[in-house]
Amino acid sequence: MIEIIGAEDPALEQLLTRHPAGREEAIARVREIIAGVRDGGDEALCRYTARFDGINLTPEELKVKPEEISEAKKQVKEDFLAALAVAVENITAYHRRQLTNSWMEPDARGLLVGQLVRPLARVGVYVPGGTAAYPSSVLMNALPARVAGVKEIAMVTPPDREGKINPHTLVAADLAGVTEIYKVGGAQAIAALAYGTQTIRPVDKIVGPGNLYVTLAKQQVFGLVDIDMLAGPSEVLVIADDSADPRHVAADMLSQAEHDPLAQALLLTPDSQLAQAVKEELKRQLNDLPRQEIAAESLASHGAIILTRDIAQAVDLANRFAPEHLELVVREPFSWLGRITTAGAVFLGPHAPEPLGDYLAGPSHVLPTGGTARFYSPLGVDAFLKRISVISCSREAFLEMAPHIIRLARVEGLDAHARAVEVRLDKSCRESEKS
Ligand code: HSO
Ligand code: ZN
Repeated sequence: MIEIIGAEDPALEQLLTRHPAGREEAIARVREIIAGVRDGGDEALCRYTARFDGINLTPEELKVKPEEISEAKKQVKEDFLAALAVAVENITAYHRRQLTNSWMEPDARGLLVGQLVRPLARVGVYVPGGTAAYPSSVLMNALPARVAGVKEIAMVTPPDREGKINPHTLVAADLAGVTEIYKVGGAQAIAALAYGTQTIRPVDKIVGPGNLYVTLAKQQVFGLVDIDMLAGPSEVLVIADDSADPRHVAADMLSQAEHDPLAQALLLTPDSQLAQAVKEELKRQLNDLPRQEIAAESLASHGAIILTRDIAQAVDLANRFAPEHLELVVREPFSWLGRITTAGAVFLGPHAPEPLGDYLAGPSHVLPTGGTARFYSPLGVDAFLKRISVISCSREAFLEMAPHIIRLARVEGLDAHARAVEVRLDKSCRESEKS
């Protein structure tokens, strides 16, 4: 069961540092699979799908047909569709606010600079299979791309043993504006999106979380295509004071722990009574949780309740940990916001449990894990936009800048650069331009 430890306990260091274990073997296997798909195309995709997903598909069966989507729509319930529609609306509205405009501005002398903002042309979205086939993740990955203006969104997801895809996932993909869906998963799907096969055209960027093989494959194709980030197990760090309801805190921790035995749920509190109450609540609530085994293992191996001196120390530790999700269940939570420097998403107050963000609030739930919130941001519209610099110049401004350009070029030993400026200063040249 989960332990209560002090903030000075040496075990804390262990909890706060997350280093992936030896991955050499998996890296080598992924390299082989990628080379296999690069060289073998569709035939290799079907071979790996038979081996890893236990289903023989022909290349023609890799792409989901419109009839399969119509069929899926009939299979899902009305209230699921209604909930999905609210999620689509909120996620779309949030991401519209992230859009940025192209701009161009001349200075007084006539040097004009600016930037064009353009969407990526074609992106790939990875959606895990099995019990982790979350329709919400389809929305959280595809809608920011849609809002950015990406025209082609290709989704890949492993089929089940009957060669089918979860109907909820299919319906979510359709609603989110996914333009193509392929029944292929694992490292082979990432390779197909990066290199292209006869059936799947290559994309510019691959987004979406997956298992270790998918993550390593994304890492290996990075450079040929862009990727969003390297996803690891999910985390929540709750900071709570005596105003928090222990039932709520325990429930929130379990909502993260049930994802994965490797998921991490931490509570930081200065209140030892709350710590004890949450510990008991966790035990009680685990009792009738369908995913009890997963959650219990997560809590036992990676969870902890940490007693801090005060809320300030808890916030400082949270910044060091860089959690994917940070909950502030304290009095006046907004007064601590200025002190937060590092987290994927912050949830403030007693009515903002993590699942509000997982499903409905609007921001994408694709967030940096494993401490990468130090340098990554949540998946957003900017992940699907690129900038193109714009430069133009009046003759007057050019003449003013010319000596500096020539000086810098000569220092670098690049005479052709200097001459490309000088040729424009040449008198005869100027005369001929005028006439
Ligand atoms: N908490 C997960 C996302 C998710 N939760 C999907 C439910 N479905 C990682 O942020
Ligand atoms: Zn979740």
